[in-house]
Amino acid sequence: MNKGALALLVHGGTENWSPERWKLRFDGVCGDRRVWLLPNGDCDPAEIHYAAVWKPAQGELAAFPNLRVIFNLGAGVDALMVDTSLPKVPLVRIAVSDLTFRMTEYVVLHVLMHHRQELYLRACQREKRWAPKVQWPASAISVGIMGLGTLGTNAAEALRHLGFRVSGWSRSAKEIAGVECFHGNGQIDAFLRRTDILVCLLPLTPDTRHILNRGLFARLNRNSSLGAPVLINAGRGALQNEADILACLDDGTLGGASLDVYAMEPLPADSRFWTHPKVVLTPHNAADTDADEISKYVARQIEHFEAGGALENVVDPARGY
Ligand code: NDP
Ligand code: OXD
Repeated sequence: MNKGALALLVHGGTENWSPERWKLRFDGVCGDRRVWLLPNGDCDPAEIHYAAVWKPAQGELAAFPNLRVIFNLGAGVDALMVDTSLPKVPLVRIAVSDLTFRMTEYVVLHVLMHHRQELYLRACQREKRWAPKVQWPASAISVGIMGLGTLGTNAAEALRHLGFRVSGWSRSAKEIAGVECFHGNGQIDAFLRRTDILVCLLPLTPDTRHILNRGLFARLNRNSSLGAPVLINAGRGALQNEADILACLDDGTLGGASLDVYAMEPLPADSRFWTHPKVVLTPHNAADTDADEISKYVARQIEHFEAGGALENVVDPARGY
């Protein structure tokens, strides 16, 4: 049987994510299926049944009349959701343990960094100053995670094992052992009120855009050992109002921030985030996933789908994630 061809449309990403490397990987895992790295003048659009994409241009996917499934090469599909011409076929996102565990590493690292006063201690080291401060136990700190999906749930469980008090907030009700779960707009105040370190692992949708703003920061707990609440955002840059974050760091509404994502990426050289003493910044690599794992995941799903099986991790277009 002539297997439907796979088109690769990959824009941006690190060196490891170069389009040519993706082509080599997919050639390696797709057996006798044709894999096209686009744009390629020889490719007949009608031959394409599957597309594996990262930040394709708007309208690019509408060119394939026989498309059956779109695979997004990352977890967040916000860049695709804004494409009004996106073909109405299943859109599958990445949810693999490699990505999940790397995100948990990032969250644990940054929660511990603030909890263990690392910014203060590194400043002391630079100044050759021996000035220990009181250190409190993990159980004194409440970490609140916005987004209790694949990533948020795993991070919550890891933090709970370290002894933090952990709560989470999602759209629908959840039950996670040892984690206090809140949901919906009706419970967000109760969630924020008990949160000392706020971790954002939400997807970007019309409902969540700019959710991280002054109004929300002002409702976080101000009575913890940390002195002032801390923000950690590894979801998407457009979840945050960046002017509000800077103003809240300056006036003490926030005591610190770890940011992995920004409204504009790469972060412009003149952004105050680069030099702000209360900001720990990373270049959108909180969970830089193993690309070999991703290509195997896509190839496996295509085989399964062609054998009549169900696709995994299909995005709900109505929810936008
Ligand atoms: P999931 O879809 O598994 O989880 C999303 C969670 O957010 C769910 O718990 C969902 O609630 C909740 N949620 C969505 N909308 C709302 C809302 N309006 N109010 C309250 N809760 C809401 O996604 P993942 O955990 O896999 O990934 C989350 C995001 O992380 C991605 O969309 C992406 O933007 C980002 N990401 C960033 C990376 C990085 O390197 N910085 C790497 C990978 C992902 P419910 O459970 O009720 O549906
Ligand atoms: C993703 C990301 O969504 O890398 O997977 O941000």
